Amino acid sequence: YELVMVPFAMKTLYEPKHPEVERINPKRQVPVLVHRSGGGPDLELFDSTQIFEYLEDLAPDPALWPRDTAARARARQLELLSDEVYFPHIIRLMGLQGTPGDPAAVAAREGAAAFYGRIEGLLADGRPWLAGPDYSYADIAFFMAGIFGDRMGAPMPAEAAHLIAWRTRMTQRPAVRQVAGAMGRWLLGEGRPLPAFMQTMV
Ligand SMILES: N[C@@H](CCC(=O)N[C@@H](CS)C(=O)NCC(=O)O)C(=O)O
Repeated sequence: YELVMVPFAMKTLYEPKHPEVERINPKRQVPVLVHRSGGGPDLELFDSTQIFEYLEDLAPDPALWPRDTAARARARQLELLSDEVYFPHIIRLMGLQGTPGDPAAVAAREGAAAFYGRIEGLLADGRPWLAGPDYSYADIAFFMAGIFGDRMGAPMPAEAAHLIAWRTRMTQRPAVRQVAGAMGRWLLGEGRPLPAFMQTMV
């Protein structure tokens, strides 16, 4: 695949939008995926969840959603919670980096902390991955969102031992190292701080 980065700066956030993002996603957000086709029209998708669904259909082995129907529904719910419940707090913090004491920033950090508590509770039964015995898109979604959470001032608490151990397991996976490691090297190249847990990945 060819990875295309979009502009981002603390002052202007995601403006100006990349023209392909504007064109493909009416919500004007990344990520978008373009799957070029040999002859017919290209497939153009937006929203990480939609992209996960397509990738699973395209390459079902190894499965990245549980095969059992109920387990799969639970995994999808976790992925949704990560995107729609946890991540909006982090997006909120992106616009409040200069005013960390702002009540909205405090509330966003509290929201993120509550979510960390929820996931810590889930992992407390000894499961290695969020959805159970098998690694899934739920892990990918929350790990990637968590990188931004750490960078925006809402880190996972050190005392959440299961959560921290899960995150360490994530940083040891080759595919995670490839993608998140590249992000980490980019951050370092830009002179931006690197979350401590990413140090082993760069
Ligand atoms: N639910 C969406 C969320 C996408 C999202 O929040 N994208 C952010 C960056 S991580 C974005 O492009 N923000 C720019 C904006 O909203 O203007 C997904 O999972 O794809």
